[in-house]
Amino acid sequence: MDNSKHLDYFNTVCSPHSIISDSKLKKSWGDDWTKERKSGPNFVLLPQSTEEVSKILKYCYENNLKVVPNGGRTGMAGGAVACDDEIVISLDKMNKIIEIDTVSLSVCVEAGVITQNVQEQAKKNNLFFPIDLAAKGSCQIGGNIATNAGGLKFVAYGGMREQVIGLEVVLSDGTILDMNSNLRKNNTGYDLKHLFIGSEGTLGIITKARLKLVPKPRHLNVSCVAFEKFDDILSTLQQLHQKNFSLTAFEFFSAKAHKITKAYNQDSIEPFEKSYPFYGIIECDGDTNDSQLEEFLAESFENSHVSDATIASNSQEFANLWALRENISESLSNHGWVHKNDITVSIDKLSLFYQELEEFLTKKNHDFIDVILFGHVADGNIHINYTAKKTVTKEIFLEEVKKIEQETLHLVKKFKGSVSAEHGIGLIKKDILALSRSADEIRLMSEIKKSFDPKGILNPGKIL
Ligand code: FAD
Ligand code: 2HG
Ligand code: ZN
Repeated sequence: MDNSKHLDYFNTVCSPHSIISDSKLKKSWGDDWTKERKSGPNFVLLPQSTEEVSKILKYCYENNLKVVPNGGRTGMAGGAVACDDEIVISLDKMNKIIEIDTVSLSVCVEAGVITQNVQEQAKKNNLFFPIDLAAKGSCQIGGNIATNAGGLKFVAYGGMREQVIGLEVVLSDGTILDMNSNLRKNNTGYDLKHLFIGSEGTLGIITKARLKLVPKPRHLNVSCVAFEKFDDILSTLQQLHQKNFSLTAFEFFSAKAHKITKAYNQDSIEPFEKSYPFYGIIECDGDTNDSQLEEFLAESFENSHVSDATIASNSQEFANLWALRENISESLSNHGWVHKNDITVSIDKLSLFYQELEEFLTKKNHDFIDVILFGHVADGNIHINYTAKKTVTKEIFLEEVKKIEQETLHLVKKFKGSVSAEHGIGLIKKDILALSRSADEIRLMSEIKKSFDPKGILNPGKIL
């Protein structure tokens, strides 16, 4: 590609220091957490306003240049991966919180704002932004919307789709689509903003968003609970619902997940004297000095659903218990090779699904691959991570993983589940999209893609 002509034009459009074409520097963009595919974009543009994004896309459209939107690059499906002649459009410099409205309970932000900054601003205004994930310090609101992120508090508040009131999006030809109203109700035809939520940068570049805020929880009580059997986790979840607990999170992780997390985090606590097959993190909203959760756990211990439990009594203990769960992904990355399935089945089928999963994993009992389970159990979402020490090559690891993964994914299909609960399809899950979507659904998706991006310049080769 003749870069000099294009770079000359982008220099007239972008603010100073907003173009990266140096080969070393641009290596930091055009990649995400997966690291499974080759990356390395042609160059990187860092626009500072919607108008700049619009001018860039108009030029790219006219000159058939392919673009890949980049948020915080914490994605787990290869959606932000760019290489060869692709241009990265990074939202890093569009990171302002524009307005917090404490009457309508909403916040208007630029798409590149870091998720944790929105949480903190909400807190300062005595409000709460409920999208919460271990990547919160790096991921961006635009990336969260483009992937329809789920996260740790989905059971109480839903995912990113549930938080979006309005959006501003730039289309592939540079048109600015302003759907960024603060209307809570608006039934005037198709609600187009929803198409962009979860579209992984394939239909338009999200530049601004208005998001819901909610009242701050009164007092979060958190406990770590030990379980002997997977079914005990589900019985405990059912009991919590039955007893009307205001559940804000219910996460689980296996003994292997805990062991690896402990090995790579010196400060990690050991919650119990002995090890158990499963652990849960249960968080509920209540009053300060609320004994309801303690009483519930004591009762569950009596009837043997719970094998042990501990409740955080101060903010340090609260953080220590959450760290047991939040540090899992990072620890796995430090441990060795990792390949991930992010699956979901309906909660009423989760017990049977788990039983069959365990049966075939036990039969396989691979000599160098470990299977680590954790995730958002209250949403039916299990993260299945396959890992091996780097004593084997990446190629051998991936070849072996594919064999095990095939069985896992067909089990998910048998249970009418989804092969991507919250991470999206991106580049690395394209081959398995048809396991969870019908041919008619995929055909309609392709037609939508064509009508929004007729020249196919937006994040080419992702999802479809
Ligand atoms: P990126 O990785 O940069 O991009 C993701 C996709 O969105 C790409 O296709 C990209 O092209 C597109 N995109 C980015 N910005 C825009 C934009 N402004 N306009 C249009 N398209 C755009 N995910 C969960 O759902 N739940 C979790 O609990 C969770 N926990 C995580 C924990 C860790 C430790 C890590 C590393 C990741 C976790 N993730 C989780 C995955 C990841 O954080 C989310 O998918 C997140 O939403 C990605 O945001 P990002 O800004 O990093 O996007
Ligand atoms: C989480 O829930 C993320 O922590 C990451 O979705 C899951 O690493 C994973 O498989
Ligand atoms: Zn998750």
